[in-house]
Amino acid sequence: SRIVNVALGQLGPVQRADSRTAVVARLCAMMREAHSLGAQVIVYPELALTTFFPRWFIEDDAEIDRYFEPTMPSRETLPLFELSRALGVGFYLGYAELAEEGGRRMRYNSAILVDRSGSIVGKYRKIHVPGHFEHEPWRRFQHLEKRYFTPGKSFDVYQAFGGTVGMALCNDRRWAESYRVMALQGAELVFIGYNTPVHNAPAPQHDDLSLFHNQLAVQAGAYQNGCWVASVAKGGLEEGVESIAGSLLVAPSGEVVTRCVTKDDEVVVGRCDLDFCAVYKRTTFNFDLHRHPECYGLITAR
Ligand code: ING
Repeated sequence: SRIVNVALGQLGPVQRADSRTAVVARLCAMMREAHSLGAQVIVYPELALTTFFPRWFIEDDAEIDRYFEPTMPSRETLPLFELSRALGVGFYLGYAELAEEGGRRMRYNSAILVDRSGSIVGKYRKIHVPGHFEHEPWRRFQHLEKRYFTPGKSFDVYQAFGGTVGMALCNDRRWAESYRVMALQGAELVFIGYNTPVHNAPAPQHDDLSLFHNQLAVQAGAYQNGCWVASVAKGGLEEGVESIAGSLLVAPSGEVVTRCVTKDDEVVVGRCDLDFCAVYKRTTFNFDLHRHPECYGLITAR
């Protein structure tokens, strides 16, 4: 069996004034704890290095760019890569990516996969970018991801930690297509970071179900695709906005095998036997045997 001990590296709130250096120190402390608990990889949240800035309408480009990483690693994040190499613990890290493409500055909501030698083996750019584009003053707080981030183009998988690993970000976890596209490429382990406010302005009646929906979506994705899913929050009270925590690790059976129980920095490690995926991928969710793509055309239509 191919066992990977996966650590959920849940972050409590990151405030506007918290420096990247201070956040990286928290991430390093969690990586050390994960290592002491026998983990080979730690999963950090989406946009882990800064406060969740899409809650604000920011007009000045330079101020927006202050939340982005022009390089990865950078001077501030390099210690995390060095510790990864020193301890032999890989990681998934969500961050705001500033890229140059054909002379144009592009902004993405991204995540990287780093192996146990501290090398970047993959990068994902969030596809299901939620929220809105224009300033909507009627809201208690904004959710301007559509304004600040360009969607990515593909869900890819990577050979790492002895298996096939996929990445997604936050809202992606609510969409069945995200998991399916990765599972069709053989994903056995999916890492997802998220920042999820409790209050969802367009549908406040769903606020009480935010933790239920957070768990439901990931359990469904794991079970329907025979894969392990580690879904990790940056939660708690950030700049007056409450976000859920609820980080969890779900088995291919759909069972929650371990979870964080606080809304702060918390490390919990789960034992993932990648060979456990097979009994689902070979039977109930044997895609070649049971799927009917000829009937699914509407899914790729607008
Ligand atoms: N956050 C939220 C999420 O999908 C959201 C946005 C919340 C959409 C609740 C719909 C309902 O978890 C991010 N960053 O995607």
